[in-house]
Amino acid sequence: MRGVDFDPALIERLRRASRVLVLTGAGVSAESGIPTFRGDGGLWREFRAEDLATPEAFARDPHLVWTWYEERRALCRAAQPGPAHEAIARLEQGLPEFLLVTQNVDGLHRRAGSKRMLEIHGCLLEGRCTQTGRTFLLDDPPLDLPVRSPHADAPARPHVVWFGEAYDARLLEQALAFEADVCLAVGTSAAVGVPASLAARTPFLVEVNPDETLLSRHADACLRGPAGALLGPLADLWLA
Ligand code: BV8
Repeated sequence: MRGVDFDPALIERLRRASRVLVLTGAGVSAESGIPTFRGDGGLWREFRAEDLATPEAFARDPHLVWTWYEERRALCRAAQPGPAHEAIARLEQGLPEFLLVTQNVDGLHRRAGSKRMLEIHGCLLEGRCTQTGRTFLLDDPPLDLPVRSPHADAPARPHVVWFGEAYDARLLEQALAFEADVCLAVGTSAAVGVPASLAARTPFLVEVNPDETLLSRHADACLRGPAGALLGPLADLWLA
């Protein structure tokens, strides 16, 4: 989208922000070729992602769940951060009070240079010991599946938060303590309650998404388009 036009009043409002929260979802990685959860790519073989990303699925068939995560990890390792990831890292560098909360587990924000970031759903580049809870970076593929822990004689699991599991209390406390006055909700359907509530409670909310979502009615501004096309020009004006 060449020469994107933003409402000057919106840019002015963003420049007056003192504490900026960015919440991202799978849509921010869609342009990097990572299928979104609920879009067309939300299926794997005959399974729905939400049915596999559960402790029950892992208990029932750890080999199947590890196979799914290893296929996704290969995709994430081969993918590149996109213009949206880069623009978010630039906003972090240019704004004094900034926090990125990502629902994504693909590691692309890390690779784009984001530092003040909470990976609230974990990261599939890491495993976690089921006995000690210690995490570890997964070796280069291929791995023997299901993965064993390097820290104890116990199985390992992907270091992600599954549906039906509680959040890491420390991460959640940090996210809640940030108390942003402006939030950008980028590429999320807001289907998952807790992260969506972080955006919905922010005094001034801007949604960046080609489609309407459960957050749209809370938004003060909706930028309807792909994050990869919008966030770079938005960051340019915001930080100018
Ligand atoms: C919790 C990691 C309480 C795994 C994920 C007990 C039992 C069962 C269920 C529950 C339970 N307790 C609570 C629940 C409810 C459940 C929930 O919210 N379910 C929903 C679906 C109804 N929540 C939980 O289980 C959570 N736990 O709440 O515990 C609690 C609370 C506080 C303290 C302690 C305990 C844990 C949920 C974690 C699930 N794990 N991921 C893995 O990835 O394998 S969530 C998963 O969905 C992904 O992380 C994904 O990011 C996330 C959210 O989806 P989105 O990111 O929004 O992706 P989606 O595909 O939906 O949308 C993409 C959007 O992008 C679309 O809007 C599209 O239009 C847009 N888009 C497309 N292209 C672009 C774009 N936007 C911009 N640019 C583009 N180019």
